[in-house]
Amino acid sequence: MAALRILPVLALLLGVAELLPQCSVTETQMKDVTYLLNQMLLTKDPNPSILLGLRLASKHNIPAEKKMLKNLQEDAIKKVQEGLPFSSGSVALYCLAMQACCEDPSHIAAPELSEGILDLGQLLEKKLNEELHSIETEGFPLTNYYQVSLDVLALCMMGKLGTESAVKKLIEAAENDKFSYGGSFSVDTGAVAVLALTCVKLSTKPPPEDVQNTIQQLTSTILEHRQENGVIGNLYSTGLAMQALSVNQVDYSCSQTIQAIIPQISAGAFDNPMAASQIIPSLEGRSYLDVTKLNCAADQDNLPFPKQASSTPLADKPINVIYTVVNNLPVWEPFRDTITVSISKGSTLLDVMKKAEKMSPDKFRFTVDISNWGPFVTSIQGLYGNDKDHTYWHFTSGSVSLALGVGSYKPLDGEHISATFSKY
Ligand code: B12
Repeated sequence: MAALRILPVLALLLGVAELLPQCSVTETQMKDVTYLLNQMLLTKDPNPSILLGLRLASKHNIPAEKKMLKNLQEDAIKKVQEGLPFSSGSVALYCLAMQACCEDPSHIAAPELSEGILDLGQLLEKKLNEELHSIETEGFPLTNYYQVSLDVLALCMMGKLGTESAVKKLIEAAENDKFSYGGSFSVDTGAVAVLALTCVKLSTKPPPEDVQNTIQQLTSTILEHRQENGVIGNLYSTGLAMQALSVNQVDYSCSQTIQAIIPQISAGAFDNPMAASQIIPSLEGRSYLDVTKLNCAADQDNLPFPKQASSTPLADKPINVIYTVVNNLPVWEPFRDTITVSISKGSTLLDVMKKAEKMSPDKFRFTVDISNWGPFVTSIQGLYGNDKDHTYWHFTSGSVSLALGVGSYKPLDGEHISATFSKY
């Protein structure tokens, strides 16, 4: 009894944070996790985020993970050999995924290359330097701060701490509110920056004060974006935010957040395997900082390969969607065009856009790039967004920014969707 009474005092002395219980799904919620893992296993294209998510889960399909690793290694070699686009954040995710498979990303056997090996660690250092140079000269990274954070995180997890200037840039960016898109703080970016800085903090003795202060500032900002139901930012930033908070032992009612996520899984909100891959680590009580702690030899092969789900046919009942495309930026002549599209209930916004294009190609023609998240709209009416000017097509329903891409979002009857050429 006496010992029990001492416990709260001891907790205070040690810092309550140290004693916070680890938070993850319950046994009954595990079926939802398995559902997500199945969506991820069915992904065919090489995708480091998917493999990383699968490796941080507690159940495994060993042959499928091995095949994904091989595909990833071959894909990295091909990208380097053929000089294909390979952004810094992408290289960082490849490194993290390989580490999570207990493989060294700096020694990938590559008989195709003259050196005989591919050193992704070295490549990442080079890519990060290019990002830093762009910050120096242009005031913004080549890609974005989400990727710079991934770079610092992956290098730190590989024990490469020669990233002091990058850490400084991340700290400056956090202090100067540079993690925002269109004026609102990107919880995803803040969360990955916290993970990167936490890795640096844990690897440096004594932990640098400015790093600790920035972690504290960012975790407070992330917490300010916690909604009453437990979602942090939006559904798709919540997983990364949970990782950032948990690795810093911030108490944020984690089980309430899990309660908010679980029903969304069966409702289909995480059917995009990318979304699944980013929420899995937190549901399993893990973070990207665990990639070097995994014991691959101890994995059990206990996740059967799923059958491909058949797609449900669309309902015959048509719905009307109002679709507007707008440009007010001075880079091009202003325009605003609206069309009403009649389409089957359950169609995606992409289907609406295709039909609008068919009805009036001059005004509604568009192009997409296929990314890991699905189709990313690059142009409408011939007007292209670009990384250099930080312009893109932003999608809203009424005045609310869509939290899904055009390939996943399913408009309702009478909904008014706008695509507005915007700056980020
Ligand atoms: C940076 C970023 C952007 C930038 C990308 C440009 C740039 N140069 O940085 C901008 C501001 C343009 C952007 C736009 C959008 N984004 Co965004 N974006 C991100 C963020 C923070 C990081 C992406 C990244 O660099 N990943 C790392 C690299 C290595 O991976 P990558 O696959 O190569 O990254 C590219 C693609 O992800 C692509 N991209 C970025 N966002 C989106 C969204 C969709 C739907 C698609 C298909 C592709 C895509 O741009 C990246 C850089 O080239 C993620 C956060 C996250 N949790 O992943 C959100 C995120 C991916 N975006 C999201 C959304 C919803 C959008 C928009 C649809 C928002 C809107 N209402 O219009 C638009 C896309 C509209 C379109 N034109 O099709 C969601 C996707 C959720 C989901 N379930 O689909 C995320 C997860 C943010 C969130 N928590 O809501 N985004």
